Formats: sequence, structure tokens, C-alpha cells
Amino acid sequence: MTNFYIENFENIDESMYNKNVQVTGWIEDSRSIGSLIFLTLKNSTGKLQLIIKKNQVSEELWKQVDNITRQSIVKANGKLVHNEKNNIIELIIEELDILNEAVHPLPLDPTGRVDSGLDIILDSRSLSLRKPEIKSIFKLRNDSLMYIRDFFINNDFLEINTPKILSLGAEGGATLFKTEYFDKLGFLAQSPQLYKEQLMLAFEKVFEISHYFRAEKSNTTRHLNEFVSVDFEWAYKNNEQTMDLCEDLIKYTINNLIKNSSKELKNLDSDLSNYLNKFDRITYQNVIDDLNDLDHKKSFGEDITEHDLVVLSEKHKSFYFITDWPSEIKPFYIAGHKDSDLSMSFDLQFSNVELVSGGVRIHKVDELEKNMKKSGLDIKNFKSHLQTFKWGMPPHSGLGLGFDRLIMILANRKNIREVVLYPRDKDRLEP
Ligand code: AMO
Repeated sequence: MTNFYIENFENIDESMYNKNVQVTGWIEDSRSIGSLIFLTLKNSTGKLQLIIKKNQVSEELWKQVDNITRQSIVKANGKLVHNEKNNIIELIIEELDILNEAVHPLPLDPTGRVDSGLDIILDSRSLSLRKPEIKSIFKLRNDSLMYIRDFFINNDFLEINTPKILSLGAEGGATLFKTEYFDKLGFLAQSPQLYKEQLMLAFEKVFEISHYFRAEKSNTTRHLNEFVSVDFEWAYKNNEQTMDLCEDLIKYTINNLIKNSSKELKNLDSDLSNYLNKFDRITYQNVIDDLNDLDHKKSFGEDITEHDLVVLSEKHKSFYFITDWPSEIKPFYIAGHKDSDLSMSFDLQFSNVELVSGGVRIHKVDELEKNMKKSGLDIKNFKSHLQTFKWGMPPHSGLGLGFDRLIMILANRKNIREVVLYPRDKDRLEP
């Protein structure tokens, strides 16, 4: 008869005491004291102490356990007991199989006794996830994704999946990855921009959470060549409403994390309670004035660089929107204010990190064509996109939120690579 198998160590309760059970996991630690060996067994749900008593097992089993390497995978059978003196639960081993031995030296120490640099962590990513702090990042990522999806579903948005191999890009030619598509040239999607807009024709509210690709050579702590973006698009809404929804989405996620993911936040030393105030909304013109006041010369019409944002972060340490950017420095699909060079657009910043871009879109085909030509695009290439704007396209707006950047903030990490399982940058295509 096989023993009762305990999958989740958190579910161990009194009803299992003094029963014969089976557990699996990896050996985190081993200590021998005379005729006893104490093993710390871990799995993704927690840990359990195993004890082997020399006088109760065969010599062969004792030797095997005595020589076991840390991080090896085992299956153990034995009696679960409650050690009342120390108030801990232990398993007294009767049988133990080493299912797979970990070969030492290991590239990093998952117990955290020895720290490793980010490159070593990323080179041995799967092993690094046995470290509780690193595991917490990905649990927080999982939870955030769940709350974001929940938020959109509660607000009647439809989840969409648009193609990631395209015949053209929407966010500027310089950052497109080319790919062979049979006898044609294809590109990896930089964003779902054109498709989410086309879908406004029939669905008033859509969202998509997916991977996008940008051939940016910049090697910074917040850029990757493959990243995850949370996009939404909705019809008949203005900039203020779109910013309100963005703010609600982030606060919904934060509130749920505070309520339900406190263990992870504590492991990551992340205090999110300060981020629940109303997000400031300042205009691009305010930013130019602020920068000049801070003795950082900047003229109207220039893009706001990362360095500018660092200077500005003296004043803005949390989330804040920058609105009404000059149309000239925004993509062709962003609508302008009437008779003005300013656009109905916004970015959401967190201190010096750009987190979101969004705005009201042009929904009239002639204006869109005019703007494309102005941006140097050949409208012939956008025929299938442009025709949808002649079929009764409603006014619409939306945004794209860099999900990895959001997690970097929520998990209190400094480098985007820390919060992505297998990051892709200019120098990293492996593992
Ligand atoms: P944008 O190009 O500003 O806008 O991208 C939206 C958000 O995506 C994130 N992001 C990145 N994250 C990591 N690495 C990168 N290389 C990277 N590039 C962008 C940022 C950024 O704010 N179509 C528009 C959005 C819209 O208007 O709906 C767009 O893609 O957090």
C-alpha cells in the first residue's frame, strides 16, 4: 500500500500526525548529529524536517542519506510526528529514494548563504527560483497578472489575442525585428496598436496581455528586447477617462496585493501603501518649466529623456501623469487637440520610469492618412488598416502599460531583468 502523499506542506494538520506519509522535494540542508541526520526538505509549497535514525534503518540507507548532496530530489516515506518539545512537525524516515542527484558544485546557492550577481542568477535561472526572495518576485507577478485580468473582466472588457508576426509596424521602423515569412518579409510585433484599434469597430472595450519585440540596442535597467505589455482600447472615451481607468487599474492591483500577497511583499521589502494617493497630472509644458526651474535647460518640442526624468524625480517620487505632449513627438495615430500643436496624450511615470503611454486616437481616415504621410509612412502599406476606418469606426482611446516595469516597481527591484524569467537583451538570448 502506498502512503498518503502530501503535496502541499502548508496543508499538514493534526489529522496527519502519527500517520505514514510520502513526500517529495529537494534537500535544502543536511546536518548529522551522532546517530541522527536532519534533512530540510523543500518543495514549492514550503519545507519539512526529515529525520533518519541510524539504529532504525539499514546501513545502506543510512550511507545513502549521509552522502546526499544538497538540492538533490528525493522521495521519502515515513511517519509524520509532532515534536512537542520544539513544536515542529517532522517526518521520521523509513524509506528514501534519491530520484535525481544534484551535481556539485552548483552555480549558485539557493539557501541564500552566498550572494550571487545578476548574471549568475540569470545564467542559472531555474535554480535561482529555489531562493525564497526570487520566487516571491514571480509569485507577485502571477498575482498581479491575475488582478489585472480580473479588473478588466469586472469592467466588461473582452480579452483579445492579436498576431505577433506582422507585415508592418506601428511604433517606428528603427525598432522592428525582421523575420522571414516564407517568401515575404515579416516583422515581430512591437505592440498590438493597429489591431486593438481595428477591433473598436465591433467591440467597445478590449484588452490584451502579451509579448512584444523591439530591436532597441539600448542597454538600460528598464529596456528589454522582448517585454510584456498590458494594452487596452475603448470607444467613446476621452483622455481623462482613460487616465482614470489606468489609475484605477494600478490601484486595484496594489490593493489586492496588499490584501492577499503580504508574504511576498514582505519578502521583497516592498511597501505599496504610499502609492494609493491620487496620481498627479501635469502637462508637458509644466515639465519643461519645472526642468528649467531646476536649471536643466529644455526647450518646448524636445522629447523628455531618461536623464530629464531623473532630474524631475526630485519633485515626483511616485506615480504621475504627463499630459498634452506636442503632437510632433507622438506616434501618427495620436489625435491632436482642436487647432493646436498639442496632442490628447499622456504618459504615466513612476519617479524616473516611464510606465504607460496612451491617448485618444485619430478615428477619421483622412486625418490618419495625413498624419501617416507627415510621419514619412507610405499609406499604401497600411491599406488593410486604413480601410477599417471607412467602415464606421467610433472615436476611441487606450494605452499600453509595460508589465515588466510595473512588476519592477511593485517588487521593489532596480533592474527589469530581475522580474523577467528569461530576459532578452542585446547580449542575452540564452537560457
Ligand atoms: P510605448 O511604445 O510607449 O507605447 O510602449 C508602452 C509601454 O511599454 C513599455 N515598454 C517597454 N518595456 C520594456 N522594454 C522595452 N523595450 C519597452 N518598450 C516599451 C513601457 C511603455 O510605456 N502603442 C503604444 C501604447 C498605446 O498608445 O496604446 C505603445 O506601444 O512601459
